[in-house]
Amino acid sequence: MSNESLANLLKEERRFAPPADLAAAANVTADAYAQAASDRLGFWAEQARRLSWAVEPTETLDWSTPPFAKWFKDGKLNVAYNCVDRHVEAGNGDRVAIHFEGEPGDSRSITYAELQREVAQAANALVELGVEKGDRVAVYMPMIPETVVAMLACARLGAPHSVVFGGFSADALATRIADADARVVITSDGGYRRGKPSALKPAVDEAADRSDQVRKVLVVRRTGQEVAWNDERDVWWHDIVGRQADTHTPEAHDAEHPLFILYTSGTTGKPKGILHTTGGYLTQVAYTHHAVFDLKPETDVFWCTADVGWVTGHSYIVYGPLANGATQVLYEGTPDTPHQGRWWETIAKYGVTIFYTAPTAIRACMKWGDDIPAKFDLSSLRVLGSVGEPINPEAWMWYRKHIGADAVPIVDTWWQTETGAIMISPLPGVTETKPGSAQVPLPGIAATVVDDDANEVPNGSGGYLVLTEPWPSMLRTIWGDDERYKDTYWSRFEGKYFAGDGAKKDEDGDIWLLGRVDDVMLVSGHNISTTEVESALVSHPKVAEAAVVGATDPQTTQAIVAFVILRGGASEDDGLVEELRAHVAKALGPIAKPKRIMPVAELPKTRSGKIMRRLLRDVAENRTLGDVTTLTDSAVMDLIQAKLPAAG
Ligand code: 6R9
Repeated sequence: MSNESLANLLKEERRFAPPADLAAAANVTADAYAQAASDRLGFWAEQARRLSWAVEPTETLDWSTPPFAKWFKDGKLNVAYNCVDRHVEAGNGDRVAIHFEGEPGDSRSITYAELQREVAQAANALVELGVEKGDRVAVYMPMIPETVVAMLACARLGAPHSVVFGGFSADALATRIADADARVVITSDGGYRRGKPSALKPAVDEAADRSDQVRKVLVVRRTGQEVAWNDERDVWWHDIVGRQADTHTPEAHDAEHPLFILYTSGTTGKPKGILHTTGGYLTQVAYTHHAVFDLKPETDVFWCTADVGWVTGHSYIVYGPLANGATQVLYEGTPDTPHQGRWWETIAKYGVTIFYTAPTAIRACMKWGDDIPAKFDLSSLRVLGSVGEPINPEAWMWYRKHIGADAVPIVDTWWQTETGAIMISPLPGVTETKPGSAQVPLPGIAATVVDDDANEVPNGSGGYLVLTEPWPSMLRTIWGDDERYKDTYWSRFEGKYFAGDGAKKDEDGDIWLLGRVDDVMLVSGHNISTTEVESALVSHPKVAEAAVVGATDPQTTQAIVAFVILRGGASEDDGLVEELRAHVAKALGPIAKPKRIMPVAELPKTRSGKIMRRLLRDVAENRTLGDVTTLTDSAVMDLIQAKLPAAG
């Protein structure tokens, strides 16, 4: 970012102090920053003591062969024991671990004692199917309790899971199975989405037929829909899991034993299998869940709306909350089935106190209207979280006002599949929050913003987000490709982890994320962030969502092209586009004024809710579309392209 344009951008002056009662009883107070700064490794060693170790670690970090870290390497522990059994042993077996809410309205509450028996049975079943420590297991499931049970059963055995998002195609599944060399796949007949059963098994059949390594497919019956059956390969979950003993002795695994592989969708090239290991990962997900959400396991009801096929589901549905003995909601379906108040109704039903979702969902709810959440009792909420993309100040304000009764603190949490756990976020009892900013690295985390030459930028300037010290839940490598791990993350700035995100520091030194650096636009010599132009557009009352790309332009290198979804009621008459261009120019300066603005009905998003700007750039530059396999709904692109001539 050039400083000149930065001075114009996002003059956000609203500030919100933490609620006094929350601050007074907060799990983590301001001292944590100072404590961690004076002894970072001592701080993490102390956090590791949140876990139950079979063998306590004596060495916190081995960084003798960077960028390959070993955390707590001489310690041993079992992740499933930490997430389930120890809570039962501590007398909390009757506490609900999971309130499952099926999309059709079926529900089931599972206590920690029940979860312990189910995980033991599933682990015994996997052993019967030949799964051994170290074997990889692919998981391709809907959002149902058996998915959590399956992941914990794998963790218990030390068999790394590779969860593949249930919306991905047979192709994507096959590539991931092959890359991880998974021998067993756990799936279901289907799951409920948008009011109807949506099949999963056919994709597994296709992927397994194409692979010569898949030996067994374990199938949960969820929807009861017809499935093709291969007697050699397929096994019903209820046949094999149900008849197992409901106890299983957990083995203590090395802290650096692989826990899971999770593929990042990656906009280009082969997907990267991000490898996470046992002790450091669990330490940081447990700590961050405790600190960032202020979780009180006896009284809170936590709800993270992510899918388990995304890292957020791994860290803040499965491992963080369960390691902390939390009670949480697990919801199977879409937020607008059977009506647009389903989430708010669910919050009221279970008395949810901590709610964690993505900006894309918040913007969808804004579009549906303020009157919808207003119909439900949301007074149980005390912390709201956001993750996945920069949250536009306007969406932040809406979230606070309409979901948080203008009082509940919002934590905007920056992190990645690669970081494993939250890295930059306000603390709800400490930080005075600013709409749109993730603000401060958590205690024990070293993050900053650097320029092209790796120099830290002064306050008020922008550049690249980097992490300057290793952290416990960092990825250990890219599965099977140490060189690609070094190249991708550690070669751009020597000795620093390059996250791939643009960021700026404001006058207080707080961090504002500006989107992926590939998405930064160069307009007449100025670097302009897509995020800031989008936020300016969304701050206009007629705009619900915006996606901005830079299209090649002979005069200005790149020209700003914006795609906008209008709010209900707003009409796309001739004056509106001009009005929006003027609005952006007023907010950010004339240089940021979009050359073209196209109202559209939907935007292309990945399954985790991120806008696929790459595809919009293809449209804006009149190219054939690139890979659309990670898109939620490929029909969206047809609609956008169909609009193109009229909008030009
Ligand atoms: C957890 C997750 C990682 C990328 C990341 C960044 C974007 C995530 C954000 C955010 C701004 C936040 N991102 N959280 N940007 N503010 N609070 O999303 O992991 O799917 O690997 O995506 O998402 O661009 O680099 P992942």
